[in-house]
Amino acid sequence: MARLDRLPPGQHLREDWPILHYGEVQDTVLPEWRFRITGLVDAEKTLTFDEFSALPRTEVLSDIHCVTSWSKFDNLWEGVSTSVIKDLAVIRPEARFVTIHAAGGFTTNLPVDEFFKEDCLFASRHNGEIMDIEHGYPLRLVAPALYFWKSAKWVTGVEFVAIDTPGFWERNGYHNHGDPWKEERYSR
Ligand SMILES: Nc1nc2c(c(=O)[nH]1)N[C@H]1C(S)=C(S)[C@@H](COP(=O)(O)O)O[C@H]1N2
Ligand SMILES: [Mo]
Repeated sequence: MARLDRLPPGQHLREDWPILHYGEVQDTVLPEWRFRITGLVDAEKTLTFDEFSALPRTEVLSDIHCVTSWSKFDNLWEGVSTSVIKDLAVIRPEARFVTIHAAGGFTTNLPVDEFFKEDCLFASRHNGEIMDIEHGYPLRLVAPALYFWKSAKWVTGVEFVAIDTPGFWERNGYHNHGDPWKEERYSR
């Protein structure tokens, strides 16, 4: 595929990797870290870091598209596919949306269908190396089909809900959905 065919409208390419987030970098004490599956599931579940690390792992190559207009091609992410969540909990049919929770109170929301897309994963490594804390270690979501603000850093859990609840950036002017190919950048 030609490089430009991969660049959504209004985006430009970058080779470096900017660090962007609201508030403080979240330093995680691994023995205290937990991953919680809550909301519309048959039984809520809590995993320790060791338990999460023992889940089947996957690699995904994808492009980053940040709403501030930079894109970065060919990121090799390694981690746990979001589909593994389905093996850990029975998700009720009423669950239409997922709220991703992150350390420090950050949240973001996406439809379950997009959350379970094949290229969507919880990553802890990038381009063959352990991810920097500034980029979300020990765990970040990577949802390549949506603008990068949906890819929450320092993830601590997922909550399945029936009614869509706008997350942090979605409450602060960003589009609720965020498809880069439709330029769903800001709400108004
Ligand atoms: N926990 C948390 N995750 C976050 C954010 C944040 O403020 N807090 N910002 C998002 C935004 S707006 C962007 S552009 C990307 C940036 O990720 P990077 O710093 O690894 O490039 O993280 C996303 N994930
Ligand atoms: Mo962003």
